[in-house]
Amino acid sequence: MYNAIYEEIKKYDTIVIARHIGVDPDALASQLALRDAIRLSFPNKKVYAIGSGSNKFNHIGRLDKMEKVEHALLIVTDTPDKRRVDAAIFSQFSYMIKIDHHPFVEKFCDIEWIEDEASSTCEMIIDFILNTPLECNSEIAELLYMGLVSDSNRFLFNSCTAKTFSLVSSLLNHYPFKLNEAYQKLYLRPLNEVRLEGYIALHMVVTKNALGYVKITDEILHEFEVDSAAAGNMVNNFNFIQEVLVWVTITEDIKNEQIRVSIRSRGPEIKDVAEKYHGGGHKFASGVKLKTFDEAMELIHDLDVLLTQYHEKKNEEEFL
Ligand SMILES: [Mn+2]
Repeated sequence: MYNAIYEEIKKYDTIVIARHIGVDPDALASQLALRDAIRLSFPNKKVYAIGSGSNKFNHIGRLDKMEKVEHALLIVTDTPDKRRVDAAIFSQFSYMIKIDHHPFVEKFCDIEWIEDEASSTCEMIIDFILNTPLECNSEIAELLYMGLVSDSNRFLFNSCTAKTFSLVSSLLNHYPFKLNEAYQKLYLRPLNEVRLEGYIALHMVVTKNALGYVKITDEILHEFEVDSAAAGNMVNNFNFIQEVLVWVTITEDIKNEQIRVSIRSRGPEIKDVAEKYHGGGHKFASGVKLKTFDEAMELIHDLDVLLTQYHEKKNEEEFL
């Protein structure tokens, strides 16, 4: 797989790297790191990383303006389905490659390298760089580390394996960088976000089935001066609450006329419920976009039912 992809990279003079809408650090860092590694290895190639950015992630790196391209290669990172690819116009490309760690949704590229056991797309890019002649440096390594750390929530998830640590170890060995600087770029945040987190903790409703959820209206976002994407991302900070097995943030996004729902679980798999509402993601971490709070409450009801079944099954297992 590494060689097949490397050969295509070698072949094309123009390469565009895209990833999913609703940018996150793994998506962004995987495309920027791949771009910079290709630029470093092949200074004459034109390489662009495209898609809409977010001020929040300016510390990670900057994207390129989309240019009109011809006979170009498109590499899509961190995205399982075509409709969620940000900004790429597929008809402009002669060849397409997908590099992704989400569960398979659909085939839309000529080469698809999918490892749904990998912690992050950045982990796959580290693997790729270490196993091909592609060049790297400490800045690129730091980017990749940031994406991996972010998607694994600082190595908290089971998706972190011996392979993850061994790749990180080689990366640090070959291209050393300062960990604390990487963490600052990822985690330094304004006080108002921390205050909104306090609001979420205070207002989270917890059902008797251990479902926690909180509604964050546009009014609240204004009060705390936080945007809806930042609020949605806070969901990851509510892991390890004794009384909560599945937790959900329901955030109003007036600008895009939608309700963003972020679901996390350390109990049952929640991806099927997310898919029922045309969302998706991972088994224990999914997202959905809805139109109304009422729809969101239907989803909450479904998750609560899912938890009832989960507890029943657990009880039966204990009884046996
Ligand atoms: Mn990812």
